[in-house]
Amino acid sequence: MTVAENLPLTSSHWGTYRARVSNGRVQELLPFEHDLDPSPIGPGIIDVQHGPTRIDAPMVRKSWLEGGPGHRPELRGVDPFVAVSWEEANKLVAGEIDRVRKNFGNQAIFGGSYGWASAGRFHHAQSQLHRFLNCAGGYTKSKFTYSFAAAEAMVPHILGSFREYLDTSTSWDLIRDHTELFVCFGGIPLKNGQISQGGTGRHYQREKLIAAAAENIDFVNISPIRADLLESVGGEWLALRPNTDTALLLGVAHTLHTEGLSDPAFLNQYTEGFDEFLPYLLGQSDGIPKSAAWAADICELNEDDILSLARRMAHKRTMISVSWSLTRQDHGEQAFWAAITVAAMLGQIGLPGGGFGFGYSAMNYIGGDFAILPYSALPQGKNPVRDFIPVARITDLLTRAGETVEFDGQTLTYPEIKMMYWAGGNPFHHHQDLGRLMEAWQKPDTVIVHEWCWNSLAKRGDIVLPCTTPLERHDIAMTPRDPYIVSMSKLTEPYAQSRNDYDIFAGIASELGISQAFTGGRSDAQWLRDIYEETRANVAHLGHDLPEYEKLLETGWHKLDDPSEPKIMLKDFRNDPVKNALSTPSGKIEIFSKTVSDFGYDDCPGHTVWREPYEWLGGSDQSHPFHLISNQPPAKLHSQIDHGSVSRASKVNGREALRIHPLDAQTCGVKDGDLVRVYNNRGACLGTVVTDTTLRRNVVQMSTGSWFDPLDPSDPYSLCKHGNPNVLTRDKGTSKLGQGPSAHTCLVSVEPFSGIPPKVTAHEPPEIIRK
Ligand SMILES: Nc1nc2c(c(=O)[nH]1)N[C@H]1C(S)=C(S)[C@@H](COP(=O)(O)OP(=O)(O)OC[C@H]3O[C@@H](n4cnc5c(=O)[nH]c(N)nc54)[C@H](O)[C@@H]3O)O[C@H]1N2
Ligand SMILES: Nc1nc2c(c(=O)[nH]1)N[C@H]1C(S)=C(S)[C@@H](COP(=O)(O)OP(=O)(O)OC[C@H]3O[C@@H](n4cnc5c(=O)[nH]c(N)nc54)[C@H](O)[C@@H]3O)O[C@H]1N2
Ligand SMILES: [Mo]
Repeated sequence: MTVAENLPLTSSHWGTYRARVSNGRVQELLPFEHDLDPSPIGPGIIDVQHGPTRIDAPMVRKSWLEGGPGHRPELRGVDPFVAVSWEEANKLVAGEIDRVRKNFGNQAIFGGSYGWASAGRFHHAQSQLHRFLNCAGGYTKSKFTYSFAAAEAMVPHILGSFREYLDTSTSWDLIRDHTELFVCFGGIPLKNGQISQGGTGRHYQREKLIAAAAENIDFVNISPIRADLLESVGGEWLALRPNTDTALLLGVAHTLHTEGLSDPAFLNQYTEGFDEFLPYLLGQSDGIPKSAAWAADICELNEDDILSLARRMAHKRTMISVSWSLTRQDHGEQAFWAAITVAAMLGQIGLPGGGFGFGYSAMNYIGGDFAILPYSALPQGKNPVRDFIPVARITDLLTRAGETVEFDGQTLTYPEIKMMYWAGGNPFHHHQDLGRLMEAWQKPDTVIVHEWCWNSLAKRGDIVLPCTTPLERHDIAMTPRDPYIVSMSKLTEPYAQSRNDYDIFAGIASELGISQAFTGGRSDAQWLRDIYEETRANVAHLGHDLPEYEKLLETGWHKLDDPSEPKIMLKDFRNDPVKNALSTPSGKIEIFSKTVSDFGYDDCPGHTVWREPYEWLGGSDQSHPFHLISNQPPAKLHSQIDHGSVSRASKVNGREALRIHPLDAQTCGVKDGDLVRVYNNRGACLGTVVTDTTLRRNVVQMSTGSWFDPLDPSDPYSLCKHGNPNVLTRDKGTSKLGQGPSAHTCLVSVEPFSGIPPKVTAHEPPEIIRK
């Protein structure tokens, strides 16, 4: 054992680290010795765990404190905060919850609080919040995720489930051994494989991809960005127009059918409704055959490349990977449906190395070997409130009380929201059209936030309660999607007056008289032990021996055995489609879904279709000539630790990079290092030019995650000085079916910024009044 292996462990969504601690501070975070491809993200927290961006005491917006609920300046985010005691803060929050529920009902509290929070089974902010609000009478919640809401609604209609097929994606090892052609829409972005929700023990996407590439697999990277596939893997790059993947897949389907390359026996035995889809594919229903030539025109690719791709897919063992980004765009339901349709026509679903997969390397766990085990968690209790929103309809919820929204066959009514409670998510990171959100954000009487740092959300709360980081509490990283269980040590004392979310809620619960209901009479240490021991008992029945709790604390980690067999998605269904029928109405893969068709949605009919996105490079309105890809940031998770050293080092001159093809940069009259204004009709932000030949022409790229930093905080549509692309994206649901976010559909203009560059203030705390 090396010296480092005696150091205490901590874990995060981006990896497990050993910590060198002295003088009450974490001095160094070293990669866990079992992680052969550690993420550089981890140590970024060290220089901001203490210091001015940390929230050091409970804070109340001055206007709210003085005038009560509903009192604020023009816009939240303008006036100063007043530091108060925990006692006072607990009373204010409890009193406000009580006022709202008595006068308006519990549905007037929005507690969806979407977001990633931190790793750790017990101190998971949303779990804590939801349990707490359920004890207080319930709340309006949200359904699905920003990651792939369109697929969460759509894929169950096609395959009977969506999540199940993320967990059973065909193992990388079988791809290595059997796949001949790997067609990846959106590439295999290793930057994203750094992450896995709930904790990552060992990163394997890079090593698995390289091992597969060594086996002479032909890769076809279908993406506006060549760098979405590791350069050394080689292969072909089809730089299609963004958002046209469905058209390309239809062109492939048309070629397979008309050239007699599809597998009618598979379609017949395992799928439903191909005959309803065919007239559309052939153009009999609308006069437009979805031929390779037709697709080439939409995607701006060569017809021959599409024909050749289709033929190769039919003649080789082919894996089709569709990136999750394809769902976060207008009509984001369609590309996954089209990919499943093409895979069904190829007839290789359920064979080793063939078929389809959802987003290889979207996260570390895709294509991994792990057993999904019944891990225990903090019980949530029951929510008596039935109201909910599709997750990305938050702005509509605030602005359209009493109006209805169509969603996956239901008609929902937006309740009137008086209070919002956020813990573990950042809507000023994740939501689209931040100007529109800023306006809507003023509607509720009160916004309560638990945060550890003064980020874009905390600055826009009314009552801001300081929470700990995972470095300041004991927890266990334990997720069914990673074989490593890690005892996360409490490395330092909580910063200043910060408290664990659990303790914060326990304090408020006590004011509300629901202390026993919330805590169950247990301390956090007891909960943690109980959750672990319950898990240990559950998995013992399934033949897995976990160490006793004390033993785990001592050794620090445990790795579950690999499952005996690598996974092949839908293998059992292929082997016996009657016994292992899917949970769709037909029991088969639904190429046509009567359920979806019967919803009667104009924007989502009963089989996959190409529909023009609301704005795209092939559209009639080209007043903004660039398609903006605001994808996941390589140097952080979303907005987390944007102020830390690793994320700061990724910025160029202190702002987010705007990547652009050198020839496009020339057209705009800008060069590397120049400050540019990126804008459209919804908003504008600054960025620093980085020219990049791996981009398709007319595509620009700006990672998400730089904290929203308006030049004029009292103007909702103010220029963002820092480079947050969500001031540019549109806030529109993918369709009536999924109502998912459509951030990846966005056109912008780019121009040089003239004048004195405004100072970035995103990482500065607000003005604070100390009594
Ligand atoms: N333009 C554009 N927008 C996007 C996307 C895109 O591709 N393009 N992607 C979308 C996707 S896929 C997602 S998942 C979302 C992500 O959106 P979010 O998950 O909301 O983003 P995070 O920055 O991870 O927010 C988590 C917050 O929790 C806080 N936190 C961490 N630990 C704790 C804790 O212990 N307690 C409490 N109380 N708080 C804690 C962090 O400080 C942070 O503010 O963004 C979406 N937005
Ligand atoms: N480092 C890091 N990793 C992360 C995250 C993070 O914040 N940071 N977030 C995690 C989360 S919550 C999620 S949901 C996953 C998301 O995983 P993805 O959805 O895969 O993430 P993105 O980076 O948005 O998109 C991947 C690539 O798709 C390409 N793309 C965009 N639009 C199109 C299109 O129309 N057609 C095609 N063919 N390609 C397109 C872009 O070039 C982009 O690089 O990532 C996870 N991993
Ligand atoms: Mo996500």
